[in-house]
Amino acid sequence: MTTTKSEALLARGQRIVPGGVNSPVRAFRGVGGTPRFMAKANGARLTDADGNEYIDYIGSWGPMLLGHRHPEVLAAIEDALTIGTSFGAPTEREIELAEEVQDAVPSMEMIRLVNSGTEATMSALRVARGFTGRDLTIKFEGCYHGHVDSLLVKAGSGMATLGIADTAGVPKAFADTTIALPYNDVPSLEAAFASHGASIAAVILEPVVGNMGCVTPTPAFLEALQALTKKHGALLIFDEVMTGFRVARGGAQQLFNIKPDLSTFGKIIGGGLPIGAYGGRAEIMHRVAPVGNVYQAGTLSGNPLAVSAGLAMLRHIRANTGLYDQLEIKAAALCANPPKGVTVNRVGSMFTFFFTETKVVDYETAKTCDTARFGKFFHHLLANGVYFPPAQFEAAFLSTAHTDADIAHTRAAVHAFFDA
Ligand code: KE4
Repeated sequence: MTTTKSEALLARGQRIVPGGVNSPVRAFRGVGGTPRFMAKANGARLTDADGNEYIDYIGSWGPMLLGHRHPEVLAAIEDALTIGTSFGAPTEREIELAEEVQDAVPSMEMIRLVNSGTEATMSALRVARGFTGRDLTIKFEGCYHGHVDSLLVKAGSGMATLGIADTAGVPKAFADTTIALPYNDVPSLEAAFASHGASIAAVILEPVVGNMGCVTPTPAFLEALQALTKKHGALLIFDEVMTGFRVARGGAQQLFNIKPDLSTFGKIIGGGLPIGAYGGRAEIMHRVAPVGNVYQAGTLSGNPLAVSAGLAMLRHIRANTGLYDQLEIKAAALCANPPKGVTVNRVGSMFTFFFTETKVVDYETAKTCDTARFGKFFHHLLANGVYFPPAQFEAAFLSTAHTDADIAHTRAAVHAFFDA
C-alpha cells in the first residue's frame, strides 16, 4: 500500500492549511501516520489519492447513512441544479424539509435551518438563554456539540483526541457560563441544580454520545435530566446532530420516548451537503427573529442544493424504515464476540471499539483506553482496506451500502489483529 501521493499532498497542504486538514480529527494525530487524502467514494467504499480502496466506517462522520453517492440523493442534487443553488429568499423546498423533519420528530413543533451542527447548537443555546432570561448551561464531559465558544469546555471529539482540555481563545467569561459534569452522573447533576438551578438556561447533551466514543445514557440519568430541568425551569436540549435519523428515524428521543424542549440536527438531514437545524416547542421558537428578539441568521440557510439532498435522504428513510432493522442486524454481526481486551458500545449503526476492559459509561472510563494500541489497530485495519475513525474517542458508522462480505472482511481483519 503506497501513500506517496497522500504524503506529497499533506506536505503541500500543510503550507497553506493548518495541519493540511480542514478539520483536526482528519489529521491522524490520534493514531499517527499519514492521513489519507481521498480521491473518490461510492457506496461503502473510499478510494485515496494513491488508488488504495477502503471499506468506509466514517461515512463523512455520520451523514452517509445510505453510503456515498446514493442515486436518489445524486438525482435530487442534479434536479436542484436546474433551478439554481441559492437565492437568499424563501423557497417551498425548505418548508418541505422542515415538515419532513417534524414528521419524524414530533417534538420539533418549529424548526430553523442553518448550515452546520455547530450553528444549530449555538443557536439553540442562544434561544434557550433568551427564552429563560438565564445565562448558565450544563454540558457533560466528553460530549462535543461543535466548536461553539462556550461549549468547548471539556469537550469530546477532536479535543479529546488532541488532549486539549479547554481550547485557547475562549474568554474565561464565556467558559464560566458552562458547567461541565460527568455523563451519567445523577448526584452531580442534582448538586449543580441545587446550587445554580435558578440561573441555568439549559442542559445540552448528546442523548447517545458519539464524541467520547459511543456511550449510552442510563435510564436514571435520563429520568433525572427530565425531572430536574422541569423542576428548575431550565430547558432540555438534545443534540441529535449525530443521532438524528441515525439511531432511529426519530432519533434518540424516539428510542427513549423523551420530548426535549429543543433539539439540534445536522449531518444526515443534509444528505452529505452542509446543513444544520434547531427547533422544538413553538413557544420557545417564537422568540427567534424575525418573530421574536433572539437574533440568528445565515446567508445559505435553507439553500435549495443542501435542502434537496436532505429531502431525498429523509424521503428515502421514510419510505424504507426497515433499513434500521437491516443496519441493526449488520452492526450486531460486526460487533459480535469482541476480542479480549476490547469493550464494544453500540447503538444501532453507531459503535466504538474501546481498548479497555472497563465498561465505558462516561469520559473517565473512556480515558482508561490504551489509545496507543488503538492506533496500531487502526493502522492494521487500514493496511487491510478497512477505514475506521482515526481516533479512539469517536464513533464508527455502518451504512445500508455495507454488504455482508464487507462485514466478514472487516471482522476477519479485526480478529487477525488480536490473533497476531
Ligand atoms: P458540525 O459543526 O461539525 O457540522 O457539527 C458539530 C457537531 C455537533 N453535535 C454533535 C453531536 C456532533 O457530533 C458534531 C460534529 N461531529 C464531529 C464528529 N465527531 C464532526 C467531525 C469533525 O469535527 O470533523
